Amino acid sequence: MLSVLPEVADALASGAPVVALESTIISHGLPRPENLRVAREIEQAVRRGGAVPATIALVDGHACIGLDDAALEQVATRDDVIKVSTRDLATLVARKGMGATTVAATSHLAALAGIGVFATGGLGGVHRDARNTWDESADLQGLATTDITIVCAGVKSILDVPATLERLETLGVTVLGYGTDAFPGFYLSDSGYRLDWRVDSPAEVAAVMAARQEIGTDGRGIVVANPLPVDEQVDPALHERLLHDGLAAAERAAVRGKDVTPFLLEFFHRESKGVTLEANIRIILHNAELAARIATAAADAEWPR
Ligand code: PSU
Ligand code: MN
Repeated sequence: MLSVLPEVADALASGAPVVALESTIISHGLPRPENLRVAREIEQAVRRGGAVPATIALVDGHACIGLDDAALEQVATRDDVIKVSTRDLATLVARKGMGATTVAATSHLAALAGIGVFATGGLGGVHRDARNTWDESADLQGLATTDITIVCAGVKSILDVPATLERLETLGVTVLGYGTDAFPGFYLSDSGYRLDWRVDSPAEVAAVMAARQEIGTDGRGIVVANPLPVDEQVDPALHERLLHDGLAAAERAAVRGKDVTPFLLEFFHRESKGVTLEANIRIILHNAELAARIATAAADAEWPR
């Protein structure tokens, strides 16, 4: 059923730390040809942090937990790679298609494979006009129902951030600020919204993961919100302008549903002449390394060496 890369299977069998990585970011979130280079760099960042990377995707209908370099290249370059959320998994497996998994779909497959820690850039959430469109990412439902710890830089800045935080609360999802009391704003270090809980080390996150098991709130996600350092964030004035213009452009082009995020990311990258792209890459690399350190701390807590 699952095609687990031998290196990942060995790590899981021996209790060594593993970090899941999503593939939508590679196929739909980053432009070619940088996307393949960055996909490899993300895996390197996980290794630097002391864990084994497992990039997750559907390759010819196989649910792959860990991709070898040839598979990674296919996901990054083939035109028939579809953005796959949880609801699309079964259909694409049945049709033996190529799929890049979102946070929701990646979390599902990671948990199925026994991987507890996952690194990404920004979560999906409640869209700004959700009151009319009902557009809320399946990432939230995934977090509500999956035993996973996700390191991210908050949610995508195109979203309604306070509404997303409210939904995370309703769904019983733990949100921890990493080294901060503020919820990060993806390209910005601070979204302007406060968090109730702050942690300052991978061991503290591992302690929350272990306590979650003990108290029986496992089966739900933990979000570790890791901000970009202030000197690495996108200039807030530029960000404000991009957001304003991008949302207007999406409206004019009548972009809907799952196409909204790829459209806006592409708009930002183009209009900022790569400034947001560079920030996006920094975000993912920081998160991959932190996730590896958290997976290591969690493995040490479970199998004291
Ligand atoms: N954030 C990014 N780039 C991305 C995504 C999020 O900066 O490509 C992707 C993730 O895979 C996330 C998905 O799970 O967008 C959410 O899409 P939607 O809003 O359609 O559920
Ligand atoms: Mn959506």
